[in-house]
Amino acid sequence: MDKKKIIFVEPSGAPSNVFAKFMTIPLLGPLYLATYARKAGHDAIVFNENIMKRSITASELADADILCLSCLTSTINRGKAIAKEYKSVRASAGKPSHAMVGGIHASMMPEDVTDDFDQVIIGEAENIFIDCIEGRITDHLVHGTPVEDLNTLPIPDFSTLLDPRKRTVMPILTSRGCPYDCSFCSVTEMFGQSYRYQSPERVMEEVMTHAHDGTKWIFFVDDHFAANFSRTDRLLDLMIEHKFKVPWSAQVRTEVTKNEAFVAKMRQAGCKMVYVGFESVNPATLKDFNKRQTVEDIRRSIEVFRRHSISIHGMFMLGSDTDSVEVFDSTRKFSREMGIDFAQYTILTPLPGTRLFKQFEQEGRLLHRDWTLYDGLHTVHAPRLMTPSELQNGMIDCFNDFYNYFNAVNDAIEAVGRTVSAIFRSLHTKTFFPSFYPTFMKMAGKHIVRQFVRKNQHYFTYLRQQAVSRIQRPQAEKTKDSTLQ
Ligand code: B12
Ligand code: SF4
Repeated sequence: MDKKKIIFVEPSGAPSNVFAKFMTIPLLGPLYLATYARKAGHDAIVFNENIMKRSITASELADADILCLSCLTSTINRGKAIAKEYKSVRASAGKPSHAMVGGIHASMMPEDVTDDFDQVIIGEAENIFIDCIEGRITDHLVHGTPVEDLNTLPIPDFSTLLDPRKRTVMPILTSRGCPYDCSFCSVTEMFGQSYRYQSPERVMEEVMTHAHDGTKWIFFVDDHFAANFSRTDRLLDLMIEHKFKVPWSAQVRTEVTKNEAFVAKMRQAGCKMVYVGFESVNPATLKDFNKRQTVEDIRRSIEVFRRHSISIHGMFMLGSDTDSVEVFDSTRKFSREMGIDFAQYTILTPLPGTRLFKQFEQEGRLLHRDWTLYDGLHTVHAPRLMTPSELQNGMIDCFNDFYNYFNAVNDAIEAVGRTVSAIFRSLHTKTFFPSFYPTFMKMAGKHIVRQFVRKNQHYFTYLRQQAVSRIQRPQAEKTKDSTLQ
């Protein structure tokens, strides 16, 4: 078998997505597949344009016998451009080319990419990837199969990733699939509703490889780290037994806080932050999303996490069919009053493959199909109870309200108080962890939002022209348009 040079690329987000500049967490798909390729004797390398903070060059692309693009919806346009450049540079050198694409966008909408790539992989690819690169599977469209036993996955080899900096935040994935079925989410379409997970022992093996390699933070990127309670509970026990010292964060749902002893154990095992999909403070929207959580659940979860000194990154989604402009005020007020540490406001986005996408497409409510703007930061659909422009402004107003100097000063004062009490507590618990990070983020966030507004003026003008579309109520236009003037 010939040794092949395989180049993976995770393309950058669009320049309009200023948040992408700060993205240092790679998608794990390319890393798993590059690990398999190396184990099979090939030369594999992963270029991540966000991490490199530059575009991959034509001379780097020229080397690849096989080019593998891994794309989200918001990065597929850049992915297509890279494939085109690769083919052209290989043709100029008189060499054959083979451009492959995989990842969530290609899996949900293969018809959108078939003309741009030689091979399109749908779904999970571990079971078919080596056959594809070694030429045993040559179909244009290839269906991968779910990995049944995740314990068989190798530990991703991060030396495949071209990273100019020392990697300090390490993503780890311990499960696939999600037992829930939220209308806006593509996870279940991609990975299924049955929750597959690694054994606590297998996870611990991976975690311990980062005990002394300079990793400063671990991020469990599972969609729901604790969907199987007893498995995660056992994992926490193991982390405590191993006296694992690296702090970590994870994505969880609010219901983990129904078991306060579990939350206390998370903290004891080193959890410093949770990412929680609060989604909405509007009960009708939670229902519309089929989120299976109430506003009361959200409140309780914040109180419990705070009680156990776990920072909260709360994620909200604005612009459902049951949201009117009032939702912006209530979301701002809620974020402020509940004292969450970090807030992420996104605009409801019809992602290909979701029920939401099908519904909006059928109702003629997709404003366009410029996938680059399907990044949760741009309004791409006609909302029911407000104008597209109001939705865009409302999201920016929420960010501005949360990330400002006044809140930063308040946070700093609180952090001093927390630090003093943590010093006392740490005398007994040895879990001292002072943090002025939220203060820093409130200041940095303000600048990032300002940059976002500056970079997107064109698009905001376009949205204003969409003003009252199809199903809008006329008085919606009267609402103030403060942010984008
Ligand atoms: C970690 C994560 C993040 C991280 C890092 C993301 C990054 N580098 O882009 C953070 C928190 C920063 C983030 C941000 C965002 N994210 Co995110 N994120 C994830 C998450 C939870 C895990 C990703 C992962 O590692 N998966 C595990 C690996 C194994 O899966 P995989 O990468 O898809 O790879 C497999 C297959 O796809 C395939 N494959 C993949 N690539 C290739 C390439 C080839 C050639 C082949 C053959 C096969 C193949 O094989 C792999 C192995 O089976 C996923 C959900 C999920 N479960 O995947 C959401 C997810 C990818 N995110 C999503 C979204 C929407 C976003 C944001 C837009 C959210 C926002 N509003 O800010 C941003 C955009 C980021 C950007 N790049 O611009 C959506 C994407 C949907 C879509 N259609 O685009 C997902 C699917 C979640 C969802 N709710 O639906 N995210
Ligand atoms: S949003 Fe979270 S809980 Fe809902 S289906 Fe997606 S991964 Fe599961």
